[in-house]
Amino acid sequence: MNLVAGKNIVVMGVANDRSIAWAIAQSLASQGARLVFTYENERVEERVRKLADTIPNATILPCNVTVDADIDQLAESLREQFGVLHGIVHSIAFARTEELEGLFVNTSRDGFALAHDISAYSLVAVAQKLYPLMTEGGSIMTMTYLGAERAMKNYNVMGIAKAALEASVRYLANDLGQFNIRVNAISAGPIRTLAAKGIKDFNSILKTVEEKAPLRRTTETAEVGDTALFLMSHLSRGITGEVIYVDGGYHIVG
Ligand code: 0WD
Repeated sequence: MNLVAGKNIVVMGVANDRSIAWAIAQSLASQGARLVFTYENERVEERVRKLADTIPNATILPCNVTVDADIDQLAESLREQFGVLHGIVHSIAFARTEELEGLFVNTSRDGFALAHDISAYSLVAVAQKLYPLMTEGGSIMTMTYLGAERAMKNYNVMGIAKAALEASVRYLANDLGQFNIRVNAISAGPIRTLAAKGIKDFNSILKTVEEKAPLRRTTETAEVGDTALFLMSHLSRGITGEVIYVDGGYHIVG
């Protein structure tokens, strides 16, 4: 099957080959999508380029989501390269390491703002600038975590940012539905990636999931990738404003 053949999709948030965005890209590429990867800065450019080179027809473009001019430039480049855009994969988050441990009550004003800017507002900013390219309808997806709904140890300000992200998904879905553009989130179980390294005691979180999740194991990036493929494809055409759990069922028991 070629579930996303002929679809032009931008994938934001590949940092290395363990990134969730990379697994999503693998699933999309296996089903015929044409991909553009964005990278945050020169620090990761080479790494992202090497990965992109392994996928036929994939290209890369710079975009630091905290810089409006970068997002404008991305929109312009995508317009030139593709004309029409069908999908956006947003797999980006950041909070300072020192705010991902200890008490949430100690969160600083600028740490709070930074986490929200990169992890939540960036979805709005990117959707705002890119949805006009989705003239044939489209699908936008982002990545969230259970810490949006529950007070989870050490997740702290990132949980608040994910709650804002999930609410943004609903408001964006309501706005963009009239253009046949769907907006959804995947709530993944914990996965050992670069971003996860910032979270204190991550090993014990993984262990709890192995013990308690109905599937009795942790989540694999490829499982998230295949759900993202579903969300980018025609198969999910009736779904918008939704948070889909890919967590081995942990959220129903944890
Ligand atoms: O357990 C996990 N790993 C889970 C992750 C469980 C549930 C959700 N998620 C979410 C994360 O919160 C994030 O939204 O999935 C998304 C992807 O995270 P990941 O794949 O776990 O982590 P990683 O490989 O580090 O990718 C996140 C990337 C950044 O990596 P680094 O580590 O360099 O900060 O987000 C990108 C960057 O590539 N990023 C930015 N991109 C553009 N502009 C920016 C920025 N300003 N900041 C971070």
